[in-house]
Amino acid sequence: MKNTNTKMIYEELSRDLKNLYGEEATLENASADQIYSTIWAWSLKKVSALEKYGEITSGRKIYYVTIEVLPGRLLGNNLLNLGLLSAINIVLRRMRYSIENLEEMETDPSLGNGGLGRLGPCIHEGATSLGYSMECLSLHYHYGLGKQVFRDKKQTFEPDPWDLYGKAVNTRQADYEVELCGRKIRPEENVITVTGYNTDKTNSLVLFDTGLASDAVIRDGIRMDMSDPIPALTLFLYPDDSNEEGRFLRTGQEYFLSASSVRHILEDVEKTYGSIDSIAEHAVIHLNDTHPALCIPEMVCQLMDRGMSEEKSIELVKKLFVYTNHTILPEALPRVPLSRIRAVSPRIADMITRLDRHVREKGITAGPVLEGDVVNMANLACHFSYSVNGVAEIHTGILKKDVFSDMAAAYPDKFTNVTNGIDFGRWLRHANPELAWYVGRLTGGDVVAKPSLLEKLLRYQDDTAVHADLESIKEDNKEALAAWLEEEKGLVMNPKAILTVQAKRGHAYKRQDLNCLYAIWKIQEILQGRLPATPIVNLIAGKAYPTYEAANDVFHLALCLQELTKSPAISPWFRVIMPDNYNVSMAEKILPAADISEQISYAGTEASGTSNCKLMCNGAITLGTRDGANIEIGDLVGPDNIFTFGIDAKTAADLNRSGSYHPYDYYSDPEIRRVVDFIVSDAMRRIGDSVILERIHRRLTTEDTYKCLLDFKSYVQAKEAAFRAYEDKDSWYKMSLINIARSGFFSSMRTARQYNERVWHLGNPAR
Ligand code: 26Q
Repeated sequence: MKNTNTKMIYEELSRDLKNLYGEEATLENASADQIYSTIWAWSLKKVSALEKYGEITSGRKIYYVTIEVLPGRLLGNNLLNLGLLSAINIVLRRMRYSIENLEEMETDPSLGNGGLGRLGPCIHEGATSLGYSMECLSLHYHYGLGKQVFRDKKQTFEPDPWDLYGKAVNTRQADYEVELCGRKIRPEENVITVTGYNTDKTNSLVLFDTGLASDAVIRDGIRMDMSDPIPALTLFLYPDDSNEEGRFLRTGQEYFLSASSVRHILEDVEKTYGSIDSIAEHAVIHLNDTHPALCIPEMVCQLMDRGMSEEKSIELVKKLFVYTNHTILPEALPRVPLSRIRAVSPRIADMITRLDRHVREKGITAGPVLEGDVVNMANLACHFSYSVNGVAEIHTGILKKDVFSDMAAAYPDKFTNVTNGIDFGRWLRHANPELAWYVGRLTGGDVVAKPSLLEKLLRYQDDTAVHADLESIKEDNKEALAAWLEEEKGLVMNPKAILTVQAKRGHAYKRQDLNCLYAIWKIQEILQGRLPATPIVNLIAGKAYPTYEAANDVFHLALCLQELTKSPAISPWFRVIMPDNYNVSMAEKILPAADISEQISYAGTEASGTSNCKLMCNGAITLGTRDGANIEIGDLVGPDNIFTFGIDAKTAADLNRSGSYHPYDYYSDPEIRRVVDFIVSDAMRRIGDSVILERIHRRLTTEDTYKCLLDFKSYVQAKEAAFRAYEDKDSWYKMSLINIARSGFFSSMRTARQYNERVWHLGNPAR
């Protein structure tokens, strides 16, 4: 399969180019567009020539159902997986192009928002590389979550089409129909081939569409007329659910995904094995959080339609499903009125009632499916899945001891942990080729195929020449990021500055506001003449749900601070930077350049985090609370190689329970008051919207749900300690090296392997 012969590649591309653009076209005189299209089509040809896993007829296949999916750009990743990336770069350089420039022409589909959406593709990649048969099933949103645009320092969204990507999509009409809102719909299946590292096997990402979406229902931005859910169904991810029409549309989307997935899976099994009799030996259906939980009642109905008794169908379902929980926040553990589900599908509503009765008749009082007339989706998922897992040790512990404690008592063997992982091909090798090449040289092996090799770096932890090399790689990445930010976003970043990064969804528990409070503290320090030894760039990026006021307000604050820190009195020493529309491809530029990884959630709230793992393998040092996978990072690198601050999860839980936290007690502290009051100072009012600034001030001083004021001083101390530590480059890059060396644990191949051992039990995977 591998053909790294550059001469041959050159000839193939020349021929393809002529086929596309006529005999006169040559690689030397072609436009960037033409070269890009030619390489894109050529890479897809190579991908489709590979063998399909679907043909494997032994072992189980994983069907991973998810409302969000963030696959990122395909071209570079596929070329890397096929072993063609270096060769194509050599060919391109002859024509004064580089793959990095060409990749910028590919759209990056915004079919997800954050960790939940990116995790699927990372695990998919890991599983494919290991030879597991896995299909990822999601929806074909025409305009994704939306493109984030800042106007007047406020977050707005525009439709985010990803047509170019269409060239990689194979569209087929399903053989089955699904019924929702009284309409029969024949779904479209849009299939994208997924490659694995160093393997000629492939898997698929299937995106269902109604084929009935209509742009005519779009009003301004991403607002829609949702009175009829069908034309709106596959336009946007997470449509506005602040009114009943929107909530109905979301349930419609979830049911469409669930019904299409179940029908697709049954058809796949039937086609491959001739019947569905032994489906549990051939399939495992992985629910990525609760959004696709309606798969459960749908599967029971479908099995009954095929002649199975209700009791047998339910028992079979319990052998098919697994559920991964990604959040413990009550507002993200959905409770859906049965009447809403009934309006989407009366049959599914009836089946939920029967499933609820089934649980009660078994004498299980834990976690009712129906709480009055409301469906508890997480309980539905727990009862009818044979495995439930959290995504980091602490998170699984909280699920077992707290969120699902009654369930864990009722089903002691059901709960397990599988700590998240990331795809080292994309997040190390492709995002940071210089570092990947360097650590490859030092470890003498392929660290993407075998991330545990990174441990060999530990031998060099006291080697000052290695420290200097790591520093120079980091500098190169910062230069590249600074150039990109200036050109694409008009933002000035000093590449010589220390770069601290908080890149994630905007959410109160993630505490972007705590980061802003530090920024204010630092600004005040600078204005009083206490200057940092090295300039600091404090980068914040991410999208917040459009109607989530608190998160939008904090983004406004960050954007005001970005404006304020442009002032010549501050900018030489400190800058807040907030680029808009953070997505996978932007992450690939930012994370390799970061020195510090900000993981500052309120302890006990961040299920795992995955940017913490991506930053770690790129040599950033974690500045974090004892939360999510930060704890596992700390265990791997030891306390000297991480900056930990703040209360721990137990103290946080005790405080939540006792209700004894009053932010005003902390606000009375003059230092804290000076920082918090700055939010509503004249300087800030001149830049920002006073109403919003006052709202933030009020929230912090009267509610402060995630206790920023409590952790503030400890955060400032830890952040300052990190900046001081940066001044000793040898010890800093020793820390950085230890982080890279220990990051192999977070490979998504390890995650996929553990899912297999603990959850999927695939039987006979290829490797
Ligand atoms: C639920 C109900 C109603 C409306 C919306 C939702 C909803 C929407 C999005 C619930 C959850 C999400 C997204 C969750 C998410 O991204 N979780 C992240 O998952 C990562 C992968 O496991 C973890 O690393 C992160 O810690 C976690 O925040």
